[in-house]
Amino acid sequence: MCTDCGCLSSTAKHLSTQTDEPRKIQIEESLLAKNSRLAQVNRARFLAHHLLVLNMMSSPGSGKTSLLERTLAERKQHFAFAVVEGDQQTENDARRIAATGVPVKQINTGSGCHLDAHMISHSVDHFNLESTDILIIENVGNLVCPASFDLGEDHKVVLLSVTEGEDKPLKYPQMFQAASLMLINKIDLLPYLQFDLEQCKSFARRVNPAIEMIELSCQSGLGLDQWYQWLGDKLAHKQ
Ligand SMILES: Nc1nc2c(ncn2[C@@H]2O[C@H](COP(=O)(O)OP(=O)(O)OP(=O)(O)O)[C@@H](O)[C@H]2O)c(=O)[nH]1
Ligand SMILES: [Mg+2]
Repeated sequence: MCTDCGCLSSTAKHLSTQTDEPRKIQIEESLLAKNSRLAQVNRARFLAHHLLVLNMMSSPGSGKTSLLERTLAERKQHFAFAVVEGDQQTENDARRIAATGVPVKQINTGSGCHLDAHMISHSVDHFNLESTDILIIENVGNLVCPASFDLGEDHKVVLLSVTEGEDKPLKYPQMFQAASLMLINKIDLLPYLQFDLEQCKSFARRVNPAIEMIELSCQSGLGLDQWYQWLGDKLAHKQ
C-alpha cells in the first residue's frame, strides 16, 4: 500500500511523522473502507445489467491501449464494449479508443496515481449500460497503487510487457496477487531480449498460484485468439 505518493488523500500524505503513524493508518483504512463500499454499489449496478467489467492495469507503456484498440476493432461485432480511460493528463487514449467507434470516457486524475470507485460510478453514467456487454477500465499506468482500489470490477487484468523484465511479479506482488489474469505482451520482441518467459510465469505463480496467463503481441496478433476466448468465457459466466 502506498502512503507517500498522495493516493490516500493529501491528509494522509501530510501525516508522515512516526508519532502520527497510528492516525495515518486509521485514515488509510477509512479511505479504503469508503472506496470498498462505493465499489460494492458499482458492482451491484453492473450485475443488474449483466455487465462483464475488467480493470486493466500495468506499468506505463505496457500496451493497454494498444490491446484495447486491437480487441475493439476485431471483436466489436461480437460484443458491445464501453471503455473508461484513466490517465493523469491528456485525452490521447480516449481519442485512440474513439477512433474504433466504441463509446469511451476519459478520466484525468491530475496528480492521482489510480482510479477509484467514486470516479468509476460517475464515468459510467455516460454509457447506456443496458446495451453494453463488456466494460473495460484502463487504469492509470502504475504497478502499485491501482491494486489496492476495488472499482467494482469482476476481474483485475495485469499486463506485463517483456521489455520490463521477468522479475516484476516478485517486485510488485500485490498487483499480481490481485489479478485473475496476467497478459504477457510484446512477445514479438522476445528474440531481441534477455527475458526468461518460463521464469516470469513461475514468479507470477509463486505470488498467485491461481493466476491465469496468456502470452500475446498486439503487434503481430500472436495469442490474441486466446485472449478473445477468455473474454467470451468470462462474459458467458455473466449471462
Ligand atoms: N513491439 C511491440 N510494441 C507494442 C506492443 N503493444 C504495444 N506496443 C507499443 O508500446 C507502446 C505503448 O503502448 P500503449 O498501448 O500506449 O501502452 P499503455 O499501456 O496504454 O500506456 P499508458 O496508457 O501510457 O500507461 C506503443 O509504442 C505501442 O506501439 C506489442 O505487442 N509489440
Ligand atoms: Mg494507455
